[in-house]
Amino acid sequence: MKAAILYETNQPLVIEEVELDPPKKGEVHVKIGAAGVCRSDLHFMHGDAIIQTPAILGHEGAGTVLDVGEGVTSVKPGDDVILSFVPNCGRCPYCLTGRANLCDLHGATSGTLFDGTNRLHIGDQYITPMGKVGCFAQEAVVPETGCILLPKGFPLPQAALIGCSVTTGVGAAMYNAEITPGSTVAVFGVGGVGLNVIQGARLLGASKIIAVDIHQSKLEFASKFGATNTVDASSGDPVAKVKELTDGLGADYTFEVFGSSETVLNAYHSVKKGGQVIIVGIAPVTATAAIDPVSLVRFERTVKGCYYGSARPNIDMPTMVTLYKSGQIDIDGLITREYSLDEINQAYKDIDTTEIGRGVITKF
Ligand code: COD
Ligand code: ZN
Repeated sequence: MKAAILYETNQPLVIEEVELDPPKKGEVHVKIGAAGVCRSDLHFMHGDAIIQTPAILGHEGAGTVLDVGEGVTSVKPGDDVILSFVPNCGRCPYCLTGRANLCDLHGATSGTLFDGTNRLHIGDQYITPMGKVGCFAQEAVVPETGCILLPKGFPLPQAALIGCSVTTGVGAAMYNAEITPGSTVAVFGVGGVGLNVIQGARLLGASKIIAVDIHQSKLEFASKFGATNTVDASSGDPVAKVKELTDGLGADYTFEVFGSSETVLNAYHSVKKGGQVIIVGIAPVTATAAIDPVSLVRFERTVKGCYYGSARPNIDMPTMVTLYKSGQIDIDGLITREYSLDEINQAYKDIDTTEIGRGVITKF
């Protein structure tokens, strides 16, 4: 099968034929139908996040089950599924206490499937599937718990987005922050994930949702997803502007959805006394953010990390499916461009330039 391979950082992905071994016990063989163009993959391409190369990136995917390994009971050939990039073991302390997004076994086996081996190779050279998914490819073999069954006929591009940006963003608002009606919110970085924080905040009844970005086009787009105010961080101090828009207080909740020291600090300094700062973006591995501990204590601020929307993928992704079907969240409007797998390098050039919303690979 064909896949886009990362051999070296800061080099284009290479489209190549890859061998895919059949699924083993507890694994599922999936034909990829859609894969989202998310910034997290770009972090790996730039070396800002580390993955063992050669690797197949792509963690925001959906597809159709081709066949299943021994013991698989929750899906069967022909079923459509969302792929979760944090499949879970169900047995570690995190899984057992409802925090499957933090599964220990998934962390301990990053770079391989749960049994410590991979199904992807070119000859003797094994290839790492990002997040046990690797959906920048025609097919994948993934753990059963990484497959979330879809209702018949659910569109795969929309399903792919539920696999990352929707759940990460809406989940940050809903499951991590637990935004209360009437509160004020500021979102730093309104790309694919940030737009979903905005629509999550809208869904939960926030009275003011301030979108902060360095691109005017992204800010205009954010207004369509529920932002009530916009701040252009490329001119002037965004912290002062957020304060101005919140009667000098700062917002009740601020979200960092880009991944840099600068945006983390901006989110921190824009929060109200007693407020919450939710960090969704993962900054480059070498980054630090110096927070003044006095303000943390005296203003009783809370700084929280949020991974995968603090969601339990197998329970909360079906909720996202329901929210989409009932018209409470918009996913169609997020998808602004479709690409073929062969165009993947262009898709990633676009994410760094003018692209608004989300690009999705739909031809493999
Ligand atoms: N101030 C405000 N906004 C900024 C700034 C700045 N200084 N610099 C850039 N931005 C904006 C960009 O213009 C862009 O609109 C936005 O930030 C980022 O959007 P995208 O579409 O490029 O990125 P996303 O939304 O696809 O991904 C953002 C993440 C933060 C989720 C991602 O980059 C990340 O860090 N992921 C790791 C966290 C995680 O959970 N990963 C799992 C898979 S996503
Ligand atoms: Zn992602």
